[in-house]
Amino acid sequence: MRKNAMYAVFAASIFLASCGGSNENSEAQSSTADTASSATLPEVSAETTSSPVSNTVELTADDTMKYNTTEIRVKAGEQVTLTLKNIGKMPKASMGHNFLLLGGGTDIEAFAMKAMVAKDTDYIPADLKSSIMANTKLLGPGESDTITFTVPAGTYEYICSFPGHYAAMRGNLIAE
Ligand SMILES: [Cu+2]
Repeated sequence: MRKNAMYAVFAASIFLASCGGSNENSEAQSSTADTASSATLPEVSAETTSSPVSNTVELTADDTMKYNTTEIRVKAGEQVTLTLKNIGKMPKASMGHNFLLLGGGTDIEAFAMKAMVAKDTDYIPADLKSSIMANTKLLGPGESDTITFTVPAGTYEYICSFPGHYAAMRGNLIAE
């Protein structure tokens, strides 16, 4: 009887020890999994929210009145080659697009109001040309224009100056 009881205690302690052991194992496994998933997350969000720094920029505009990106990152002080392509199908007269890079401190609303009535110069207001650091032509469907410019470090706004577009078609060009 006494021997049997001792054996039972011994067996129970082995059981507990092996239980503890397997718990530790599964905890170790799940913490490895956590580390792996948190390590991949920033990589994914970096791809979707932050654009790479490149001085060759391909920008598109379409019939939904949008550019394909609202953030462009370039190296400051080095020539940027930017191509805007209008990938829409609507006529230029009703859905033309351009790209105007405006100097820091430009009042975008005031600029757009003046641009809206500058139809004769493709919506580029002649008396505000000093605010424009670079610009493409006004493009109809399927057309594209490539421009080059160099900017000092800073954050600049770009817009499409076609009437009514600047509210949706605008973004930041960050030179660093
Ligand atoms: Cu536009």
